[in-house]
Amino acid sequence: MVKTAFVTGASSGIGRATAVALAGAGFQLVVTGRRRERLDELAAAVAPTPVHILTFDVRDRDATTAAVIGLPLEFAAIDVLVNNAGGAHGLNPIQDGDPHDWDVMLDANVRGLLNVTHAVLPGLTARKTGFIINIGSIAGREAYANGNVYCASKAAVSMLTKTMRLDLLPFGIRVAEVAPGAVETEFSEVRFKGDAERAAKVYDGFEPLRAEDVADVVVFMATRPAHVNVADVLLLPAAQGAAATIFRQP
Ligand code: NDP
Ligand code: 8X3
Repeated sequence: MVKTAFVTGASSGIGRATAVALAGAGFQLVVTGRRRERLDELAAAVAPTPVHILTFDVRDRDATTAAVIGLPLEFAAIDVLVNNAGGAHGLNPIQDGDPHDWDVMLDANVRGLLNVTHAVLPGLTARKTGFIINIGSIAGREAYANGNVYCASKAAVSMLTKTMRLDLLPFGIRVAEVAPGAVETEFSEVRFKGDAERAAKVYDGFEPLRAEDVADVVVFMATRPAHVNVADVLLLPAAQGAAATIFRQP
């Protein structure tokens, strides 16, 4: 029987690439995001893979729950949940940070992940199967200057992954984290509020990961046999040694 993958934040970057790669591996898809036209384009790109599109803000718990409850029967039994939606907003020392940015990051990266997980879990626990793959970050494992709230949000993703794994053991549900380093997506444009020039500089002088590199790893994890959990992956560009240590060609 065809398996169903539910990918949040599939309208861009890592989520989109992951959805495409999972379709290539034979999964049918539930894809989510706020930008409907991007998700329509994704569905067309993976045709004839069956795709169900959900547009909601992961920060909105009621909308998230309603979207999952409203899934048509043929997409309702989720095998793999990829909690990917989120991002960074701002890069300032804590004393200059914007509390609105902090709210957006904590609400999307932490509460949003919980909202989606809470909505999907009843089906997984009832069927005693499933795999939850959370997209964390090297930022959740190492502090870097000005990373403050974004780093904290990804540290929360990391700890939630570990604790959820324990709680869900009796249900045979696997929980894992992929923590990428620098991946060139819309991430930095979002972080710098549309400043494309500043965003591009983040990736100057070295070869960052592509979204497809992360997607490859997610597909590898999602296609292991049921007794295997690739639980924790730190995925870096070859030029990156630590969160704030990137070797750039002069
Ligand atoms: P992008 O900005 O390219 O993609 C972010 C995705 O998340 C979009 O599809 C966006 O969809 C969705 N999203 C963001 N906020 C919300 C929200 N409130 N509700 C619903 N969907 C939302 O960035 P990436 O692909 O790089 O980021 C994906 C994940 O990877 C994030 O969790 C990020 O923290 C993490 N990550 C990124 C790294 C990088 O260097 N790029 C490295 C490590 C981790 P839409 O706007 O349509 O709602
Ligand atoms: C994204 C990677 O190093 O910009 O999570 O925080 S970093």
